[in-house]
Amino acid sequence: MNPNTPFQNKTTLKKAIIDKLMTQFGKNLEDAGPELIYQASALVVKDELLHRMAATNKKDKEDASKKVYYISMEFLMGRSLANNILNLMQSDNFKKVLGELGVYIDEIIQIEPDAGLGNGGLGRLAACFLDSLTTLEYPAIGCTIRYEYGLFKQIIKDGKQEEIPDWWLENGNIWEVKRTDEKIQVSFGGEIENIWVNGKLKVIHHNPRIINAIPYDFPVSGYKSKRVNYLRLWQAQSMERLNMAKFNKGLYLESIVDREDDELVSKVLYPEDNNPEGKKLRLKQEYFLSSATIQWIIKEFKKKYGSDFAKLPDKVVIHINDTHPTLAIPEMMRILLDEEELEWDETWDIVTNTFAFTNHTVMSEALESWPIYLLQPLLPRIFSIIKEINQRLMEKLNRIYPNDRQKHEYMAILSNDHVNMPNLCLATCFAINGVSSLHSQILINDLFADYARIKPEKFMGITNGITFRRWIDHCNPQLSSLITSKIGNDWLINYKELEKLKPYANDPDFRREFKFIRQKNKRKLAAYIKEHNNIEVDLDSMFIVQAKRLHEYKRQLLNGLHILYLYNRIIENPDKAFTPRTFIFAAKAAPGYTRAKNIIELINAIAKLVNNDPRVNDKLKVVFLENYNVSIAEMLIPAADLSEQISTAGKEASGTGNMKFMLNGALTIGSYDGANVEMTKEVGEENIYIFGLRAEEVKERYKYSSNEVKELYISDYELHQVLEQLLHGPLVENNQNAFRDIYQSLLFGDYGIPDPYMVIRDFRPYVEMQRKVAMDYLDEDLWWRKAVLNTACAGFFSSDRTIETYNELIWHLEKTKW
Ligand code: 26Q
Repeated sequence: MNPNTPFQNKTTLKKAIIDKLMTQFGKNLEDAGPELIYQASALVVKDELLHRMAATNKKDKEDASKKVYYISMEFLMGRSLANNILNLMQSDNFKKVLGELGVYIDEIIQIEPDAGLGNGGLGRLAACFLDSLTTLEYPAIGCTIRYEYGLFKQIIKDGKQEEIPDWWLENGNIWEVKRTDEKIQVSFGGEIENIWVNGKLKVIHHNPRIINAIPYDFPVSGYKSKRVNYLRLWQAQSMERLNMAKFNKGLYLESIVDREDDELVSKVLYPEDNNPEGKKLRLKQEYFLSSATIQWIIKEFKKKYGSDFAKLPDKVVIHINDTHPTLAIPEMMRILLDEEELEWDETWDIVTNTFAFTNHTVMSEALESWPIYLLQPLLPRIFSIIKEINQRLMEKLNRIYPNDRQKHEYMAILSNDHVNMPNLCLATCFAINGVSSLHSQILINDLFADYARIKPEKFMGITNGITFRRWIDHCNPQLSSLITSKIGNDWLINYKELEKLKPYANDPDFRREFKFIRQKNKRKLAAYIKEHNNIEVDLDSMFIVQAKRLHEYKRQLLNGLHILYLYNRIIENPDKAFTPRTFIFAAKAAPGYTRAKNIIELINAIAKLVNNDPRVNDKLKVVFLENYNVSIAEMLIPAADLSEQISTAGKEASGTGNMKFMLNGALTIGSYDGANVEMTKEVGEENIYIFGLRAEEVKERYKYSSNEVKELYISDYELHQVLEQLLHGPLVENNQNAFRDIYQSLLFGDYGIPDPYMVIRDFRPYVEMQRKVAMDYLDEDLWWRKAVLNTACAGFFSSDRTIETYNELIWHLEKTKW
């Protein structure tokens, strides 16, 4: 612990912030605006974290403890200041001291830009994992790329999405420490030559293009924990400031272009989520991250333990977050074979005992496979290693499944001129994990069944989780305090304690307080909506929120069509009783995903229609919130009455937003998919609104064609009406073709499968379930009883539980004993 910690009392803290203003910025307090006060506060916190980080590193060295390296192309960290203050138990002190300095803590906290180095679920999960790993005192390091531009900023202009670069580093990243002395070199291209030296095959790599990888470490605190782990971010830096040969020929511009090209590698995060484009630059990024990380791991290992690599699996476990960092596997083989001169078999043994893998999606378009014509020239040695792994795999498969050509092809790493990344992981990793129980079942019985049959013990399902510190204590402090006032504060680290809240569901006073806090959160959100969307919403209306990436399988479209249906009913029957509702959407679409963008346009068109029609205005409002990110989620989730989790069954691997809403006491309307299945089990089916086709039923629909869609279109008049509104009437006033593509995809599909996401099939069940929700909302005792139970039953979804399970089944780390 830092002996001179400024966190002794308010006076020392205040002095530290004022000192920072002086020593870092040469300013007196009187001349410092909120921005500088934010920076000074963050620097004070950072100092403390760095002290603890150094102590942690020292301790790890003494203990020779095993570490997990969690490699991920994405870490969606969001803001850090408030979270660090909370973890260090300094929230009250900061609030008071900043007040004395003449600023509001909330204002200061919001100055920090989000670290948006991720798309959605997979990236946010990685961030929650770091929080839990550290809180639970496990030695862990996150590894990713220091993208200069994170996920794009979304603006909605004339109802359409536009993208703006997210230059989050504009004012520097306060939290990181640059470590120039630990740079690593990553090689691309060139040619390889095999030569025999003293009876041993040596591989020489000629003419590679070498790019420096510069590490930046970003300290990660845990709740009340002494440990400080860190996230390592690699930045690409060209070896040459300029190309002298070209420069000397007078080609000034050309002489720096190569440099720009090298540094492009860490320029921008790919914005596709479950809908990727196979671009060469992305492949370069994946190898850059993998190679820098593995070279570093081996270097560190040698420093500590020498060259006894057989020990590596006892000291290091590497977890790859989906297939994106798969090249770490052949990269480790390369280093051990070519640089450390180990034999193939011992290398294979080490690698297969070191790597574990989690799959996050069953969407076929998101399963990575790279064309050989891209991979081989970019990474010739890596390719030759993959080829050898594949060769040996095929020999093995031929023994296990003799002459089953089809199976061999399906299981091969190299087939159809592509490198199949999931198969490389399946053939190599000692643990293969799905992210919810349904998802794991689908992997084991379906997608990865052939591999699961060979080694079933490698396959497991560990359900995702979320950190309670950020996703309730920080974002909904009043609710958190209310819970603590009843059951003590242990539940924040001991998730099982949360169920002690269950009896309070029957306590009318408690329910009243619970509701009161929701109303306050709704008021805050309503003010935000007024400011940003200029829409007035009714605080007593039910706030129905769907916030997640935009993808057809997540079915924002189903939600939109239901709103249109409600609109029609009100117009048709204006005097009928109606539960007032505010529908709130927040979603980014990948810039190249045309239909997803079109769905955003449709939702905004529906919003415009509904919000400007005085006939429905006291009953219905629709809001599309711009630029969904972690910070907006922190405001949105605590204000939700109803959470929409309505993916096509079998498609959403887990979902984690669903858990965040549940924890904050929103009820869920959802399909029986991903972690919704487990939510149902935890809270009881009477306290969640499940509708629609089940995963097996969806599968049947894909197998056989039928007239189901056509028949529904003909027989269900209200559905018919809504579908026709996509082509005719006020929604398409200016452009009759605006939503024709959506209409076509619903009725005819893209590849001859009509309604590929079951929007038409699930429409009626969804409408009926929404009707039930609306009725229940009017019965306050019933509603708030369910709401409290949702919070009380959310304990299982703590990422602390997830991490403890990963550790028991896969990592086998020891908690630091201080
Ligand atoms: C791959 C190759 C090239 C470019 C991009 C990609 C790419 C990037 C991101 C592919 C997929 C992703 C993201 C996937 C993702 O976020 N999956 C979500 O993971 C969550 C955590 O496990 C689950 O809760 C969600 O159900 C799942 O959709």
